[in-house]
Amino acid sequence: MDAIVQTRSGNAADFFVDRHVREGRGAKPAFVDERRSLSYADFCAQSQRFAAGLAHAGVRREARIALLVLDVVEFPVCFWGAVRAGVVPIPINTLLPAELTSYILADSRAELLVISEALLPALAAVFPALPSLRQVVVVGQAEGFLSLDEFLAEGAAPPVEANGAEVAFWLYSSGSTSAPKGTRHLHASLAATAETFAARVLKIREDDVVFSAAKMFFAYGLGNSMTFPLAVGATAVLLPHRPTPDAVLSIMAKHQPSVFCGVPTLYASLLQQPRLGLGAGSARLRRCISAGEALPEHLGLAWEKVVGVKILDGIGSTEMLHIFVSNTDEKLKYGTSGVAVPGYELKIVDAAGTELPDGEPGELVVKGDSAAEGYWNQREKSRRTFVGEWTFTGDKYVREADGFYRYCGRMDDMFKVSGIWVSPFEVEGALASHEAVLEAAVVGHEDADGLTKPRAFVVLKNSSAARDGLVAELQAFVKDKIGPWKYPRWVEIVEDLPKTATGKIQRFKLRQVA
Ligand code: 3UK
Repeated sequence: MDAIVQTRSGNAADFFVDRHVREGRGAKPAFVDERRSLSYADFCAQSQRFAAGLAHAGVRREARIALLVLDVVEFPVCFWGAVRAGVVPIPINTLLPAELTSYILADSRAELLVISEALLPALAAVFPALPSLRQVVVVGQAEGFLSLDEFLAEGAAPPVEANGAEVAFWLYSSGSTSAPKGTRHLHASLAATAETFAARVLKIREDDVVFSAAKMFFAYGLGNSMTFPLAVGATAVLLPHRPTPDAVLSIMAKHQPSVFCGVPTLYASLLQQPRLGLGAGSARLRRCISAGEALPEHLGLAWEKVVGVKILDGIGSTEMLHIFVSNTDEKLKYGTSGVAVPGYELKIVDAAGTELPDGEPGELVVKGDSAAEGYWNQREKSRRTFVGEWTFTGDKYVREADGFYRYCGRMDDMFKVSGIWVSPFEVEGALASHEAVLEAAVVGHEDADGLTKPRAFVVLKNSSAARDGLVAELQAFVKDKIGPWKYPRWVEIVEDLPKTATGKIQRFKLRQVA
């Protein structure tokens, strides 16, 4: 891993892009999507041409550009083309409603937007209201807009000099309760995630083929599909569409990835597919990871049985860029987030910031080199989250006696029943392990006496199944599994749950329903 250690200084593009051509990997595919495969040499050359295009367009160092680009080979070309020029790319969630996207474009004062053809119609109307936005470049073709092919200019310059501590790119936090916040990450942060999670947990190798169902606009997907393969000269397979079970299984069969990165709901729906089998269709599959929300124990066990590969669950965040607590090959306990990833330190603290002993739930705080520098133009929120070397996660965790960290919910989703803390997450996990249940969400709800009790919203695997007696059966099931006071006093069967574009349950909306 010596090579990775050398990257903490300088422009990240030298290590992640140009180095591969110097080291003789030019002909190897770096990225493969539905339409084409981009070799390391072509990737490097095109990122140089994108940087030259930015210079032609008058986009200067430290200016921001926004990327609203599906997962196709042009995404890394634009991202790294900007980074090499010292221009700051901001990948934006392509699933957001136009209103939030235009908020992000305005908040960041992006000067240029690169947008996938398919996303243009929904957004074109907001451009005139964005005074900082000078140019729109389309991946594909659209009447009246410059295409990316036309934008790329002649040029093969090396990356500009940059300090490792300099801002390289931003990501907007998913903001399930407040407006998204521009989270500023440094050149050195990318290598920091590669040296820790990728090297020590994923154990990524040059011969790996990585497929991440999570998209690159999301910090999880950005690391999986870009940072990690590029740290070792591996190959990433990209899927521009929604990762339906069918789409995922056909990629598995066609490209035979060795590493698969998913989120719990996707693992759950893949497990519903009768054709799911060994390696999920890939003879090379050696590693599966999960993040974004906690992976219920029963899913990990079921997947291991059918697919023959463990799922390593780990928690990451936009603020920390990637995963900092994870299960590993050697230390795995389903139902927990695992242990500190080497390179990160953890504490569980109470409201006063005092460290708590094992067994007592509190807020998880983390220290590590991949932490963001802060939020853009949000002084109060930055100060609350980034406190000296420590980052406050807003997540409630308990460290168990064997050292594993168990997720208990967001700090603000917890509630007390009969004076005892109830983690909605624990009740949801119990419900989801019932054979009729696809997923569940739990919130605190006041009964006739004004006392808070759990209320559940449940999505069934088979929505037309007979429901007689099901509610009582689910209540008994939960009582039996996790304790009598935790069972949901109310159970609503619903078609789906309100979620953020990144798939996190919006419990605050359910509290409003309640
Ligand atoms: C929750 C988890 C339990 C947790 C992310 C991997 O999810 C990512 O980033 P976001 O900023 O959300 C962060 C929040 O999501 N969470 C994430 N993973 C888990 N909760 N178990 C998990 N395994 O509330 C956290 O604070 O969207 C995930 C890598 C990079 C990421 N940005």
